[in-house]
Amino acid sequence: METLWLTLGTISFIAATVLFVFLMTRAPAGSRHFFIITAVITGVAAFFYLTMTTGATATLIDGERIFYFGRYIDWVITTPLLLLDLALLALPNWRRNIGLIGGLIALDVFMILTGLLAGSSESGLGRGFWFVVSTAAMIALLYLVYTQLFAAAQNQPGSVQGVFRTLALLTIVLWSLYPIVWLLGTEGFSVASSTAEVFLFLILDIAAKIGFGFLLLTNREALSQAVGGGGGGAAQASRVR
Ligand code: RET
Repeated sequence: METLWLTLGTISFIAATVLFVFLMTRAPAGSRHFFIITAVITGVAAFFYLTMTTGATATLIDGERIFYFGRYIDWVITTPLLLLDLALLALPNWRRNIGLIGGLIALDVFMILTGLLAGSSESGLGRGFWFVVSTAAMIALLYLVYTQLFAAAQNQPGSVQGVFRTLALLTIVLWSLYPIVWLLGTEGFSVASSTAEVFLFLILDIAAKIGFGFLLLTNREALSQAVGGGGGGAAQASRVR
């Protein structure tokens, strides 16, 4: 069953990448970067789902638990790109807010790497410790998104604000579910079987990458305005503190 879900993941992410590249050929002027970033996100996910399907990025820990470390390589590449999509929607003038964007990405990479330590630890104590550290980083990260990026998005035209709010809330809710699935699964309390865990992560990955990308890339009005079409000079010159 696990192989079935992982294969389904590979196929879904390949299909989404093809769709996003196709949509790129019709990208509103100046918004191509959103299409490139989002297609890279699903492309990287497709590749790592394939490696998990074939077992290349799976290993046995403690001789009993299958640990798919490919997930973490996928996440450490794709979650910063998801944040970049969100940040570029809220802050078209990214050069002025490079500190905020860099801070979000640094916290995110820290969250995934400490998550990897949690998942790969053999001792329960090690897993618990790194889980708490990683979750603290996630709470700080999502708090920054909710405060700083939401504040910045208020300077954006209405359609951009609307898409930003939807995507940011989707991100906050979906990302918070990852540590819950982790706790239920084989790394945590083993309430869910390995197959159920693979399935739940697949649903979350599809929603957080394909659902997110689809909502972003099909919103042509917001995309054309997010690149400075309707924002107005003063709003775009503003800097978030
Ligand atoms: C782990 C376990 C340790 C504690 C925390 C986690 C959070 C993971 C997150 C992953 C997000 C992945 C996404 C993938 C893209 O589709 C590593 C599960 C906090 C938030 C959005």
